[in-house]
Amino acid sequence: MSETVSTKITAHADAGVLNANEAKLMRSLVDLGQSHLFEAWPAVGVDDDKKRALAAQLMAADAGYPGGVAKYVENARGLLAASKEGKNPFEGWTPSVPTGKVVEYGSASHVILEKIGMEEAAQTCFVLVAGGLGERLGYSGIKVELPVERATDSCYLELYVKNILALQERNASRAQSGGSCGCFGGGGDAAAGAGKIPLAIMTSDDTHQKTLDLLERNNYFGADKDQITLMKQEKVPCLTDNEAHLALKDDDPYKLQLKPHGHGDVHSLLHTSGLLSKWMSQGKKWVVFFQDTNSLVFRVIPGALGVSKTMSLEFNSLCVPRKAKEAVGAISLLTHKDGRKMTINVEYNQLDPLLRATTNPEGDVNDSTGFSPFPGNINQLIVSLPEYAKQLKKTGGAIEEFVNPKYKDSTKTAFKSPTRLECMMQDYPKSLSTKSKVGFTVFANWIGYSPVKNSPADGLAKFKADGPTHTATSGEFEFYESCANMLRLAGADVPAAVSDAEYNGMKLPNGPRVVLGPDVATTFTELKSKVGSVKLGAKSTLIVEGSGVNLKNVEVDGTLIIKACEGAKVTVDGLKVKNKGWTWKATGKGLGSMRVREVDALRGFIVKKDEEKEFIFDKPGQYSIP
Ligand code: UGB
Repeated sequence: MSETVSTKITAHADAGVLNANEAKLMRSLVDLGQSHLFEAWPAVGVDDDKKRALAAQLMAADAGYPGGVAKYVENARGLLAASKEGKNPFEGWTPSVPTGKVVEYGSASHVILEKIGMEEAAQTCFVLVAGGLGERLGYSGIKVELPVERATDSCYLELYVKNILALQERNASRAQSGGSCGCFGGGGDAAAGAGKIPLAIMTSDDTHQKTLDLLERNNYFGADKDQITLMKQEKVPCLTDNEAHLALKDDDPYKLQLKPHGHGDVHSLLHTSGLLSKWMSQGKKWVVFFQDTNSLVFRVIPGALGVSKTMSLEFNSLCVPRKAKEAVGAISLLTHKDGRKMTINVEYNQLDPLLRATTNPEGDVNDSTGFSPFPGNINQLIVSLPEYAKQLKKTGGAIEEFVNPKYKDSTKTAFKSPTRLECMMQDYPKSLSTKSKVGFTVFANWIGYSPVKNSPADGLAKFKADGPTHTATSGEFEFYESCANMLRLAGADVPAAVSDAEYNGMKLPNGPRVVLGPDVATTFTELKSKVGSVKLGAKSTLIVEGSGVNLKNVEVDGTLIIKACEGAKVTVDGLKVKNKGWTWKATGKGLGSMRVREVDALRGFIVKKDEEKEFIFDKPGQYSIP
């Protein structure tokens, strides 16, 4: 150990600036070649508070990483050396297109899978990864507070919580009517969790407080407070060079530079927070992971749970058909030279070089179907809890990491800016044995995947390149269209979407604006039982909320809103609505000097609400319209 630095640490410990644990950690860091962190420290008495703050940062980084900072530095050195040598992380592996379960929404087999999945829902726990700041979107707030659509202004988190509550309510009704699996019972923790479907949310320093505030402000969107657990991921230290020297901030030598470690942290957090053990003791069986902005996620969960159950899958990735070069990972069957095989996500930036180096000199391209032959991973993952909890006891939730330094030149000796290790939650199966049952389930894009990730400018570039835009604009129209298509499949007469209007420079398909609230139906069968003769005009808006609404016979040319509380049974039979309705008006056109709010600018429109017919039922009872 460097003598002077060691003496400095001892002097600060003796003077009470550092406690024994902090001094111990610092000495171990000096042994690891990190003495530069403390070398410039002035004598005791100068900047002591700042030194304490650095010590606290190091302690947090140490506690937040499985194996501590020493392990982080060791891993980083190995990965940086491999990166410098240009080692291919897939060395020895050849990709091919895997076989998985393809499910057509609304088909007879889907209906069966949903029935099985709904039996499993009560034993399911949900995990939302929401630690990302969404820099690509360029929104100043957290992504889960963005409205999914402007007709109701429901935000993503509200939609997710209400979907979970809808599943919970269906299971409670089934339990009451004696049709349940009986999984609510049991003593101790089992009784404490009785009937509730838990949600854990992974936050980060960037999103934690705002997520908590959003929940508090909205009374947890109707969930019980103890049903939602926030777990904060810590950032990891940045590295300045191939020796993995930890980076200090340029403008503050007492502060580490930190960056997010990626969504893979969710596994170790579930383990260390004790949540997995708690869920096990409550008799839960499945954990469903999902991301911050996909308004359609819950539409496909019952069917996918049915696939997990019937195929006894330990790990089930939900997928959609993928366009070549789309920023969506590709599920691939990798076969090693030595014969090993694994079905795993190959991240979108790695697929093209891997294909070029192995099976296809053209890389990541579409086939004759107009899609990549590899299914797209939408990072909605369903794991079987007992096997998962057992595996995490072994691994602590550590996930294979990667590093992506941007080098200054071809000598690969210096970085343009400090880098860090990262990990991804979908890499969990890499830690499993080849005997583990890993599979995937493919649904169509319209029912399963509609992320909001890109700024209007980036979206426009993707639109011009003929790819999915993944913008707030597409997110809103895809949500309406998904609901509209569900109605069509249930027998309703709903005109097709057309690309007749331009928003933020993009002409995207948009049809009748249909919002079916989470409580309307949790399965296709349930929806079908509530939709009779329904006819919508091309520019109409229909908003339905409440599990008791039955649309027997209704025609809408304009805007119709029906909201029914829990216990209100509303039969709509023979209703004809004709009014001026609502229009989605492009911003920048005819809005004069009106200031465009950030959420509107992201979409490129505002909703002009001229006229609507609204029915609100806020007391339980039997009602008829008209
Ligand atoms: N997230 C965290 O919670 N913590 C972090 O440190 C980082 C992110 P992005 P990405 O389905 O569309 C993923 O940035 O990483 C959360 C898959 O890797 O939106 O580019 C964050 O809040 C890819 O295979 O996505 O790509 C968000 O909820 C593909 O499936 C989530 O992690 C793609 O998503 C994802 O973060 C997709």
